[in-house]
Amino acid sequence: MRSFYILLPLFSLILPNPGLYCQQPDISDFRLGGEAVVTGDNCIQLTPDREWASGSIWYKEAIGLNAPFEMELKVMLGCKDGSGADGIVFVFHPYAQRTGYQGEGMGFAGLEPSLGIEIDTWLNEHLGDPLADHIALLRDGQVDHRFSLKKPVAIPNIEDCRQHPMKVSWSPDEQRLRILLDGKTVLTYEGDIVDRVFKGNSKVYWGVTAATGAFSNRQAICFDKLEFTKAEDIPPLELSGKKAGLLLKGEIITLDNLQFESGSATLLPLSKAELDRLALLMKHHPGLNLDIFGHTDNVGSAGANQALSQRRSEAVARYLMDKGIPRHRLRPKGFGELYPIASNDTPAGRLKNRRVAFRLSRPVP
Ligand SMILES: [Ca+2]
Ligand SMILES: [Ca+2]
Repeated sequence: MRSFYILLPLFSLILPNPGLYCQQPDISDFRLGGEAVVTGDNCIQLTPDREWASGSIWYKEAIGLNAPFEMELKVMLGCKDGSGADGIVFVFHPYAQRTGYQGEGMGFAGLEPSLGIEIDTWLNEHLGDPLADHIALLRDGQVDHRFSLKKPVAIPNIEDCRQHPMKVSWSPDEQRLRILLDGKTVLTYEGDIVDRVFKGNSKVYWGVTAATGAFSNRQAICFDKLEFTKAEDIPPLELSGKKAGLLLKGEIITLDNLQFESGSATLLPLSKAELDRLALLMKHHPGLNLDIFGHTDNVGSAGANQALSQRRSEAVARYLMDKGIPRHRLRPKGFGELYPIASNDTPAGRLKNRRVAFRLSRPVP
């Protein structure tokens, strides 16, 4: 059961979904750095309107990117359009409370590995900034847009003294990061962030950094809602017999206790706990697909064995789909009696041959 922590600017409330926790936003859940100051219940000024200022906030607990993340807030980038700078960055990073270079780096530059959603209000030509205020998806502390995961998207002037609603959401099932500003989707990114950016490590901290340089603006945020799963609440990943590690290395494995009713494709109840763990493993590695290979012994006709092995591999796929794994990630295939791993002359050997095997694979780009 995943635990979701939602911070709402309302009274504490219990939602009907068990395991869902809600609480009032508590600024003490963040560590403030640099010149960041709390200015209201849910509001933090990251920089004053002063040259060479910087500020950051970091959420104290690590979050798991293999669970959904959603944040709704308001951003204020100041009142000076022509001479305002530099911008703010929403940062995901495996180490807590580190802040990168100021000025054009906006407190993000130099942090590696990292993912950064920038709202940039100052044109730095050597970094490939467009003339307009813009949003881009940065990685590994690089503010030069040649290295951006998603190139800058121009937005209307945001240094207009107003609060702008913003929403950042990450769906690991869809592998989609979406950013809305003023109610409109301005940027989406589809890809395996955990694998591509964080090298398989889904446990990250997140924060917001901002900086000014030779030009400045008052830059602030107010949180409306935060929804995420603490990394520590995500159960450990293991299949019995330490097979998760083998599977992640690309080896073909069989699962203990994966059994069917005799001659049928109906899973025995004892199979389900292990398949539940397999589903969880797949959710943690959303960029990987699963081959499901059904095999039989040589009792009965080859044609019947082929059909049975196909039905069994499909039964496993259906079970995993019911647990939330998308169909396109599952590749059931029956091989019948073609590939025995033991002698079919003994009961023990035939038992070994009646099996479903699994292999994780990376999709071909
Ligand atoms: Ca502007
Ligand atoms: Ca800039």
